[in-house]
Amino acid sequence: MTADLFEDEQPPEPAQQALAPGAVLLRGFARDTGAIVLAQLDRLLAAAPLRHLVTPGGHTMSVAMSNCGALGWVSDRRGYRYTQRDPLSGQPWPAMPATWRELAVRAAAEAGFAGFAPDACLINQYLPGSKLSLHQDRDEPDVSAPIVSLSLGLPAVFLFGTPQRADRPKRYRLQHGDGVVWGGPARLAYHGVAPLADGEHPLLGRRRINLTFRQAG
Ligand code: MD6
Ligand code: FE
Repeated sequence: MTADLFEDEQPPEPAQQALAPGAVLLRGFARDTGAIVLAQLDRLLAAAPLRHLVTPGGHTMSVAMSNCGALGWVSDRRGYRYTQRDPLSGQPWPAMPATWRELAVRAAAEAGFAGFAPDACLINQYLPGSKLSLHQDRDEPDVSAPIVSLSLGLPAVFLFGTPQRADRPKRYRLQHGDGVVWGGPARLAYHGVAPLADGEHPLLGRRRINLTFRQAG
């Protein structure tokens, strides 16, 4: 009798999953706000288009990138760095929408990092086959601030290891609306994204958008 009352409920999902000390997966964190976030995306990408950056080693990345915020992350033959202007246009990067910043600050707080003040947001677009090799995010001067990542669109397999490159990373499926926050002892953990499987997402079609928020100044 009482069981009927609960028949329509979704199976319970742990809201938070610890990946490592200092690293938290926030399942469904932006499931309800994803559409609001995406409402800003086309405008930002019209001002600062997605582009395939070249690594210092001369490889063209399969992920297409852009930025918003006071600082943007770029790569070329000279290295990785943050810039105040989009090298394509010479213009400042578009401002970070308040809705994006607030979501990132809330994700950081939920993961135990109060006072996160992101000034850079990388916008990454993965198409089927796009991948990101294992790397550390270490171009930020102050690694006491965490990294906040928000996944939208097609699901991806996120690889998350430790600060030691030799440690084999674990694999986590990230879906539309999932957040990942890593800081503290996990701040310099190696991480990456396995080649994106093909699919169709109701809001984004055949792509995955990942936003990573950083304190880069
Ligand atoms: C992700 N992205 O797409 C994780 N890092 O889930 C990253 O770790 C990342 O996309 C540095 C630069 C671009 C990225
Ligand atoms: Fe990264």
